[in-house]
Order: sequence, then structure tokens, then C-alpha cells
Amino acid sequence: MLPFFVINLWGSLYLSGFNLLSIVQIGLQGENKKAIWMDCGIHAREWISPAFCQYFVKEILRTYKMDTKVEQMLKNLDLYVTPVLNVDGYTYSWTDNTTRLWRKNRSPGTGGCNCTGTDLNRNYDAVWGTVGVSANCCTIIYPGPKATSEAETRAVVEYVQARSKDIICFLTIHSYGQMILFPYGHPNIKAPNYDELTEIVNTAAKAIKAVHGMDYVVGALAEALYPAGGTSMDWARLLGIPYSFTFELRDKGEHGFVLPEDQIQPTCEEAYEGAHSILTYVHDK
Ligand code: ING
Ligand code: ZN
Repeated sequence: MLPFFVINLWGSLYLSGFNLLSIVQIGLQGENKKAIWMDCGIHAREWISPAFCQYFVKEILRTYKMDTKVEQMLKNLDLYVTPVLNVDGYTYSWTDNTTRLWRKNRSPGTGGCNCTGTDLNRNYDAVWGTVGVSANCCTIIYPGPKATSEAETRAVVEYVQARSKDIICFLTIHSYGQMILFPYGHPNIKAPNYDELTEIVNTAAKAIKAVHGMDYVVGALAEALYPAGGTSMDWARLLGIPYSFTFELRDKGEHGFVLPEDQIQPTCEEAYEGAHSILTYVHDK
């Protein structure tokens, strides 16, 4: 069991009773603050994702004293960053070459099914178990025995729900594919602010391209990639968080999940500008 860390720029480091996730909270003292959620590492093998959360925190802390826009952002917004959401799976993917491509968490199979692991990005209570999943627990898209069955999911749900009036933006970071996606993953529902979301991701993709010339495809998940139910992005949007996005970081499949070391830094640099573009929009709105 891991402790829950809060790192506040104006306060001291302290621990609370939350016993699964490590969440970094960054902010400056301000009135009526809103908040941003970002999680990395929901899927074990997507190693560039936790690297990005680290970079994001480092970059915010490095720049806010010199960049008045970032400073202002931290006065109006708290950033909740979960650097590794699927801790057990992530650790397991570091074991050896045979486990490197593990995706799910490490929960033991239940009922008649004996395989390990639930796909945490199919486990949320948002058109759970409908599309893009398999009831066979040995597949990589097993959504779990029921919605919110997993401790990792429950931790996010409790934390975000308790702050749902404040959280205006939900970002979840994956790899690979070079995409910025928005709800819904379910093909039959369309976000009420679909056009606005389209504009936001187009602007973010331009910001990304300006850094190292990389192209990111944008769109609603069900259209741009594949339909999927039970995803955290859809759950957050259904909860009422107006700005909910999934990033798929580099690359486009040449190396896939095993992204070469020399691409870690540039990937983080461009994705930071993408995230920064979205946060700027949400903040200024
Ligand atoms: N891709 C995501 C997945 O969970 C995705 C795609 C994003 C689906 C958002 C649903 C919602 O399958 C990866 N690379 O995991
Ligand atoms: Zn993923």
C-alpha cells in the first residue's frame, strides 16, 4: 500500500489516509480555485506516459517563477498529477523481456476465469462492458467482473468525484499512436461540446507540431481510433467534466511501446506544449 502525497508549493509535504495512489498536487495560493486532473501509466507497458508526468511536473515547477502565465495558472488552478496509476502492472512490466508488454493491472482472475489482470481503461462506469471489450479475462481488453471492480479505478473515482465541482479538465496519458482524443469512446453518444473540443485539440496538435514537427491525429475516440466502453475519459465527461482528453504519445508504431531512449526527451517536450495549450484554453475560458 502506498501513501498519498500532497506536494503544495505553499505548504509542506504531508500524508493523508488515502492508501493506494500517489498524487502530486501543485498549486499556488488563490481564491475559488479550479483544478486539473492528469494521470499517467494506466497501462503498464506505455512507459513514455509516466515519464511524461514526471517531465510535466518538473517543467511546471521550473517555469512558474519566470513565466507569469504559468504562475497565474497555478494561482487559479490546482494540478492533480498521478504519475503512475497502474503501479502493480507498471512494476511487472519492468520484470523482464517476457513481461515488458503487459498492459493490465495484476488482479487475480475471478469466477471461472484464471488469468491475471483487468484493463483499467475499460473498468470505469461509463457504458461499461458494451464495446471494445472481451468477457474473456485472458484477453488484454478484459473490463473486469463489474464496473469499478478495481482498487485503482475506485481510487480515481473517489478522488475525482469528491472534487468534481472543481475539476474542469481531465487528461489521461497513453501511448502509442500520436493522437489527441476526446469523448466519446462509445459510438452512439456525442459530446455536447464536440465542436469546442475539436477546436481545442486542433490547437494543441499545432502546438505539438511546432516543437519537433510531429503530426498528431485528433478526433473523437470512437471515430479516430476505435470504439471502447468503460474508459476513464468517457467516465469523466459523463460526470460533467467538460474538458476530457486522452493523449497517445509517440510513436506511430515503428517501435510502439518500446520507444527508443533518445525519443523520451523530445516526446515529453512536444507533449508538454500540447498539454500546456489545453490548460491555457481551459484557464483563460
Ligand atoms: N489506447 C487506448 C486504449 O485504452 C483509448 C485508447 C483511449 C481507448 C481512450 C479508450 C479511451 O485502448 C491505448 N494505447 O491504450
Ligand atoms: Zn493505453
